[in-house]
Amino acid sequence: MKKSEVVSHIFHGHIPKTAKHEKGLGYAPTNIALCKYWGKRDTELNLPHTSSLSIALPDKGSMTTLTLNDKSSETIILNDKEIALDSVFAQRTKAFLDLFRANQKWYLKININMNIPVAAGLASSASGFASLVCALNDLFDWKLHKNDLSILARLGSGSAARSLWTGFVEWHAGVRPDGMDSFGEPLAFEWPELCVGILTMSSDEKPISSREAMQTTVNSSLLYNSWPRKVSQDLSIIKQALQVKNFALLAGTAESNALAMHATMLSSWPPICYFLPETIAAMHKVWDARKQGLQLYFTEDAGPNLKLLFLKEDTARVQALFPEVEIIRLFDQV
Ligand code: 2P0
Repeated sequence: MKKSEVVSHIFHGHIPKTAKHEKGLGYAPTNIALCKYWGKRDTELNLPHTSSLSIALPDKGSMTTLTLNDKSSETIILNDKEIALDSVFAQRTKAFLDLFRANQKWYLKININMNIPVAAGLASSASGFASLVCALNDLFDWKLHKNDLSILARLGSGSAARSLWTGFVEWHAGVRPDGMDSFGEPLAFEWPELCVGILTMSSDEKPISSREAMQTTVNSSLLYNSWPRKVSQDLSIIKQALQVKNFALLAGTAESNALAMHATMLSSWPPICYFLPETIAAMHKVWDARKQGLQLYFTEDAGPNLKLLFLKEDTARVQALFPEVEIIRLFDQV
């Protein structure tokens, strides 16, 4: 099935043609998965093989402002700088807008402000596409339900399906070929004592995109067969840990899930290894600290940087161990 068919289904064949407001505004946070999305059952629609669960970083995200452009092409401004229309970023954005344009003749001025430390490997595409969808919803007054906005954001980038909400979010894999059951769901848990700290090992561009790495893993990793079972176990343990507020269970499961995801990559061919020597050294430091009684865990995405997980009461000890750590606010109360 094509993306355009999903869009047509959501709008019952009638995609609104006229902007209803002078401006469309949308903000979306980025998110960090505690139980990862790795591998697609449908590469066109970004449908995952498994469900996943994330925590939003409410202050780290994208604010998108849309106005109609008087030129017959898009103008894209990212953090106050105009982007070349032949860049990958612009091409992906334009291809996404084409889904809603069909043969209509509107063009947009897109102003995106991202306060995400790109160097730290936080998913900018997740908050970028989610904020773009919210801004379109506002500009054209679509009045869509958030589940539909989540489905539309997923068509831009899989993990964007989780960026429509703050707090903990589960993205249901769904089983339908059209993906109409594959969207995010906010989970009613708050955990003000929970902290995330970013450890940046490298700000170089990653050697392989997560999109390409996922495909290589699905196509060649012997271990990928066991990934769905691992995810299903981890998801239920994480939800149980959230229910009873068991930090060691939550963070330990998240760490194990991330390592299992990286194991599927290491067993791919050609092998995919996002670890740098500094990444491994930091992992050992975390494990040693844990042996000394500090409740410190990590997760790692498709890049060399670690995201530390710890409780607020241990902030000073974590900062003493890793003076370079950037601590990110998760809940209002923190
Ligand atoms: C996640 N990642 O759950 C996983 C863990 C990276 C590692 O979602 O191809 O940019 O756009 O659907 O969403 C990054 O992948 O990939 C990602 P596409 P996306 O956060």
